[in-house]
Amino acid sequence: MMFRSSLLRVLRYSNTCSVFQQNYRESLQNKFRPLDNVLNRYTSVRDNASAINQNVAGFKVDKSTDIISVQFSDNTETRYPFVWLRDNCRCSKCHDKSSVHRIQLLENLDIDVHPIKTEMHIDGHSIIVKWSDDHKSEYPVNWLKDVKFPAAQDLIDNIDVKYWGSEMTKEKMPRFSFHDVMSDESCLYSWLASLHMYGFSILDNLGDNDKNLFRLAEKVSYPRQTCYGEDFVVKSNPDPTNLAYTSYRLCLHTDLPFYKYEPGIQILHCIQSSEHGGSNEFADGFKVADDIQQKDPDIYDILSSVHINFVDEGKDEVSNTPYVLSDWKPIISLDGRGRIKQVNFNNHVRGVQMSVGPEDVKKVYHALATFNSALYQKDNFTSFKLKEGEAACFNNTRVLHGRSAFTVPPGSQNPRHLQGIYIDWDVIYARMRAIAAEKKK
Ligand code: OGA
Ligand code: NM2
Ligand code: ZN
Ligand code: ZN
Repeated sequence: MMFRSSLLRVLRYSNTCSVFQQNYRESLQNKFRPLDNVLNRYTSVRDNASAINQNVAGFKVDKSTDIISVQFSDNTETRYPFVWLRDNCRCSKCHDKSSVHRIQLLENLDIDVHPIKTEMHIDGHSIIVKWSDDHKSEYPVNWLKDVKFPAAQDLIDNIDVKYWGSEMTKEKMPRFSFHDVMSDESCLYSWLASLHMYGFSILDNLGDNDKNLFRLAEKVSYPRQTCYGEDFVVKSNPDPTNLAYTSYRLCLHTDLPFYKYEPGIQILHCIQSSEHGGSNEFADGFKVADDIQQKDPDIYDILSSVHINFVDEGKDEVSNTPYVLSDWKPIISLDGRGRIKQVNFNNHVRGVQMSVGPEDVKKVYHALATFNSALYQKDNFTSFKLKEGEAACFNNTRVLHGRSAFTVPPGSQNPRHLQGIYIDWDVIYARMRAIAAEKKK
């Protein structure tokens, strides 16, 4: 059975799969300065976003290439195409300063536009161009200086992704204090960057206040509401609407794969830990997927191409309306270039329906079982117990989590109690870019 052309195999993720061997905590405390690393590569959309304070030293208009070259007082030079400059005119007819959006319509843009007259403002802080379409534009030097052709990658793409395995013990995990994250934006950025980089971190000093996760989510932006509410309480209860709300063992999984847009990060705050059982378990799905790709390409083909159904039905906790959520997706999702983009898997909510014919079903089960046992392989798997006041924060589209079964002694006054909240990646990245833009000023 051929699930995917072998050509794709060659195109696959070429990134290193080497396990990050450093002491995470040491590297975070001493060297983990993700904000410093990205600031000089980051361009904000707003005019004068950066405090560069350059002057224009000179310029050259080249009508054979349709380019204006601008020399700056720091001896650098950037080349700006005529049409791009006209398209990005900063005047109030072309560009709305309040929304930072373009007013000008593409249908009114003359692709062959060229300057009739170009001059430097007397103070050297801008370039003024009179265009062939009768328009006049002024370009501030700080705005020009921030633009690159071709553009640097997005801020987020400059943060490395580092795979990990069982060496990621609780002591070595990136760890942040709730109070620091709440009070210091550089720390908030570092915490979010660690979630992008390792897909994991521990937050401590949360106490037992069940408002703290909301405060945290609101410091980033807002929580991602799901059919299980704005937040959720993980306790064993007699009428469970989800297997998580029992005391059963939960095998390694990502949450809510029956959504097309699964929650981006998950934060599980331990309000009351259990005495007997209830250990937390984690595995880096990117590392495991990468390992399988190297060792067992046929299994990888199945995992990255066969659509598996995930389903959940119930009543929405907020609106009380009945729902049937269902999505079909491969366990390992690849991007357009064949690189691992997401890992989503939850055996407890895997549907009954299959996307393959009866003769292929066994091969799919074999691939699922191989993936599951790779997660639990000794060098991939890490397990510990969260203490009260600690929260596990992880990328729900990468890191799989689970728990061992626990017991609730009859009449127990303080049964195991976790509180969870989700935040989506879009709003996390948006916040990180905004912090970077602010720091650059
Ligand atoms: C969950 C879950 C883990 C735990 O609620 O989705 O995985 O430790 N809980 O109870
Ligand atoms: N809860 C904890 O995917 C799942 O059903 C995992 C999610 C109920 C929000 C549990
Ligand atoms: Zn204009
Ligand atoms: Zn879960």
